[in-house]
Amino acid sequence: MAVDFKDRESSLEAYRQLLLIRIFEETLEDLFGKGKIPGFVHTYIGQEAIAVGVCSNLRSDDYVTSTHRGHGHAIAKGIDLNGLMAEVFGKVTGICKGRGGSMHVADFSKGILGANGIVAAGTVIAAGAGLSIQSREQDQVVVCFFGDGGINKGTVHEAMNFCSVKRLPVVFVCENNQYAQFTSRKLTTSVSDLSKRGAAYGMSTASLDGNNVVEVAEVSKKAIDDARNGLGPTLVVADTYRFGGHYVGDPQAYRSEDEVSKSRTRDPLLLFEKHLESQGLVDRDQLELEKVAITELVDEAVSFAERSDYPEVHSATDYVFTDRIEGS
Ligand SMILES: Cc1ncc(C[n+]2csc(CCOP(=O)(O)OP(=O)(O)O)c2C)c(N)n1
Ligand SMILES: [Mg+2]
Repeated sequence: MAVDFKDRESSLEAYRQLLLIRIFEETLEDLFGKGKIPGFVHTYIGQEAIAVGVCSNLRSDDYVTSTHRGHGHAIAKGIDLNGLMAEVFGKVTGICKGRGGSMHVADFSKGILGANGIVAAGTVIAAGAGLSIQSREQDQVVVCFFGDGGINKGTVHEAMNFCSVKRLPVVFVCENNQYAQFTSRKLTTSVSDLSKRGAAYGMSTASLDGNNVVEVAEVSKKAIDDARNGLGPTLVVADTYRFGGHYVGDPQAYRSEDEVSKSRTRDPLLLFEKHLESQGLVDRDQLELEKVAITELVDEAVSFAERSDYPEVHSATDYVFTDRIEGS
């Protein structure tokens, strides 16, 4: 959905998306604490404006690749909410039949090529998808979300170089939340302006405030349009901050409470609420009504997941092997 930020209904739709991601993730924090979710959960709280702003420019047949922090990308690209929740629970009704869990959510029918537990592995998948689009002579686009930690991975450089050489329709969106797991970006990365990494591979670059959904949507639109029009890849660097720990339960000894509370003054949801109110598009009562409606949606998804069964033990090896392809 392209957002018209001057239009009430269109702006409200973007707000609903931000809210849906936020409430989904807060609910997961709570459920994880109660021991209802297996594995690890990495929340996207604080970064919602990036997925919502970027995906607002995508068509349903465009692709996204994602990360271990991927629920927001999947929601913004239109995943079925019940299927996502059930997947995180590891239930058979999950979008991947409970076999992927939080870190491996995928829905090819929506162009969601997969979250990924391997840091920045989505960059090479995006390069492959971009090559496929070019070979099929289609005008789809791939958006590749990855992190500031990921930008130091060798595969990222290979992917960026390959996409630039081939002028593939890939938009690299680096979510610079300032930390790679427990390490500050300042200790690991040779440049403070991460967009220089894209310039080194001869591609267009853009830097933006990742907490401002209007700015994210406007700036990423150009990158996506360029990719669609055959002008090749762009590296978009979106500055942001993750409000939660690296994973739910992270003691966060590597950063101060003061730093976290300062960052919360730039909460992307609050910034957008202020924008909506100051533009006279939506009043406070309406915002509160939206919160109630979205909370109900998430609660329904939780009960769907809780009512669902786990996969049968004897099905553990299903979908691992395929029939031999004739001629191979
Ligand atoms: C190849 C690989 N190396 C290390 C890890 C462990 N690990 C998981 S997340 C992470 C940090 C990733 O940082 P960033 O790319 O900035 O993403 P963020 O967690 O901030 O969203 C690391 C090192 C991993 N999963 N895969
Ligand atoms: Mg990071």
